[in-house]
Amino acid sequence: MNTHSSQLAEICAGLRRPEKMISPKYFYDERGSKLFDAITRLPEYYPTETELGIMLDNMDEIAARVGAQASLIEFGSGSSLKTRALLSQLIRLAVYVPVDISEEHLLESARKIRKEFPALEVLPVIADFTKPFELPNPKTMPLRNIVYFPGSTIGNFTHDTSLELLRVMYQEAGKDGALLIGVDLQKDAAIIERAYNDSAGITAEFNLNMLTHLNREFDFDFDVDAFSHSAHYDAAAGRMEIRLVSERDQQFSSANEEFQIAAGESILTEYSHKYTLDGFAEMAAQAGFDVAQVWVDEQQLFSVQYCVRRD
Ligand code: AVJ
Repeated sequence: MNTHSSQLAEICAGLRRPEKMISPKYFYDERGSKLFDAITRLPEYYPTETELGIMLDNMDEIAARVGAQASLIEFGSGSSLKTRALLSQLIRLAVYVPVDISEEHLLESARKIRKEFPALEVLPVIADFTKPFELPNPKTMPLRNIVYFPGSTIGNFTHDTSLELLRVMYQEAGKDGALLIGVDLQKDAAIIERAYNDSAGITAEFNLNMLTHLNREFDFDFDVDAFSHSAHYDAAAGRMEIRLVSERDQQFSSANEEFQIAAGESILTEYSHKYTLDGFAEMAAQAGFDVAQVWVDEQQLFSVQYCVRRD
């Protein structure tokens, strides 16, 4: 089965569930990626700016933890300000390995990184990082592998799938390896909800764009105007739940399948889990990592954590 038809099968399976859902990975077509960039610059969206601030304020300690001649393996295609700050401050980095399933996005950001860091070996890997993948062979032998996973992207995964992902990271880090990860923290619900209900309506556009994307790439016929954005924080579950709510009874279809959705019924498009420091440490421990150091901002909105393989 080719990727496109297996993706369509996956989308349809999600839409057949009692609670309809579509994976957040379908946010990121070209327009979706641009809208996400716009989100990271919104005054209400605290994670990006806060994480960058934590990195910049603590770069010497982070670089000391990573040590010299490491291999930096980024889960995701990188080229963000955070990645570039890290690449410029780490000591004699052996190689930078960005890993992403989207070839176009990956090679484009690898090109940017090579231009900015001409002396650095950049070896992009096209892979689905939720499953084990093979690491490339750099010219300089790395002394240790550091898996880098910024942005609290871990928040998109449920507890079970987070554990699986952390176990892949454990494997890719190898002996003496470590994980440097950005983790958003539990806090006052109003602050979190505001970050996903911005006054400019960019997050709503980002959410609705998923349907436009599915209409174009998978031949759906969603009436995008008949859905609205919803984002609520479930404090007990410690997560944002982002949905598209149908404004009326309607149908939509793709290929040879038709779906009904009632007025007020919704499609779940994203979870964004928030952690306590203890909660994250416990999950990391289950995957074989000890949290060696945690850096947070003054308001304790966000954390950057250095987790070492327990072996
Ligand atoms: C990229 C998954 C970290 O959960 O905050 C931002 C995505 N969704 N606004 C997040 C997102 C709506 C973001 N992550």
